[in-house]
Amino acid sequence: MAYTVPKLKDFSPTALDKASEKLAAALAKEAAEVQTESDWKSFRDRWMARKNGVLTLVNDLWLKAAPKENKRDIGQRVNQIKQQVEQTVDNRLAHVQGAASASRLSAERLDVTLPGNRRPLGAEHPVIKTMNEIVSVFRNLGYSIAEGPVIETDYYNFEALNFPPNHPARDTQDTLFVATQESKPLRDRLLLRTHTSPVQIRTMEKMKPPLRIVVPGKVHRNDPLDASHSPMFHQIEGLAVDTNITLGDLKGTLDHAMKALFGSSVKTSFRPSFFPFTEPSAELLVSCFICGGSGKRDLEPCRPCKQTGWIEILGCGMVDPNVFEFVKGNGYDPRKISGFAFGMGVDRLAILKYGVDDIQLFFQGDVRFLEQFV
Ligand code: 2U9
Repeated sequence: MAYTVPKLKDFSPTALDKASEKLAAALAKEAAEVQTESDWKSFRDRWMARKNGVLTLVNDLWLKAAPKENKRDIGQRVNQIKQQVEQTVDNRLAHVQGAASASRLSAERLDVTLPGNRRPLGAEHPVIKTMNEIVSVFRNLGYSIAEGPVIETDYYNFEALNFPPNHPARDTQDTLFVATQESKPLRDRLLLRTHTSPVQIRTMEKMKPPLRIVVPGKVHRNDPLDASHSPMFHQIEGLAVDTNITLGDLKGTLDHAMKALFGSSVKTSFRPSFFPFTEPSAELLVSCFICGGSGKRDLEPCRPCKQTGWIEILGCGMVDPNVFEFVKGNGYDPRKISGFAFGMGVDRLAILKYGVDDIQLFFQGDVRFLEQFV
């Protein structure tokens, strides 16, 4: 039964003691039942509401109803009761709020034994990795790195590299042209560079000889895509210009670079070729680093070298004097200086190095493929 404030007939100290004890016991019992803030609000209102709260009733039924001679004593007791009620109501609020924050804290507690969130580690793309390895071999030989625009003019991509307008050599590099350039003079028309060679011209315009640079970068050709062709691919070209640079320097440098890249036991071989910007020109072959040059792997024909024991790695040659004519004004007089140049397709080398059977895999962004190179 819920506690109700009794009317007093007897205002003696003993009777008041008894009534106060009952009230205090009810207060303690009800306080103990308060568990939530909403319980607490009802509790507070039941005991302290101006209208019909227990304290108001105590005031009305005990103090106001008391005979004059008891008023002083009862007034003191009612004050004590009031303090007791206020104190208990306050304490209970603190208790309820404390319990709520303790339960919140225990819910939010960090469990350091739980496994962490694993973030997958990124890695260098195999093409970029191959590119960095090649660049680093030439950096160790004292070469600098040069870069330039992917969107080029006809002049830097073709004309200054000894591809005159309408020359058939242009047909060997199917070019992607920027649209609506026809109103410009041919030399200013924009295209996607088909090789990184324009960067060598731009560098020679800015820097006097001697010069040793490697030029890594993206190039584009209008090739239909298949397992070994992509309209976008990567090249590294190199250029060394000085007084008295000879074909011997070209052969020695590239032989060293191939041994650094493919292992000290590989052999190199040069075979005549043609490029508009070099004369003489050559292809460089490396003895097959898969079958060791035998052409056979476990009695099966070796695929990467097509059983020849040799793999074609790059093109190279002595810079054609006609090319130097375009930058003669900056100290590149072909009667005083000479140079060698080379160029290689990085994607093709990455395919050979990692035994990948389709160039498209490099550019599809499939994490399952790329993860293998972490
Ligand atoms: C200047 C003078 C000479 C760069 C060279 C090659 C030979 C070559 C190809 C290899 C495979 C391109 O990616 S590929 O298709 N390149 O064979 N490149 S000599 O010669 C230069 C460049 C710039 C001023």
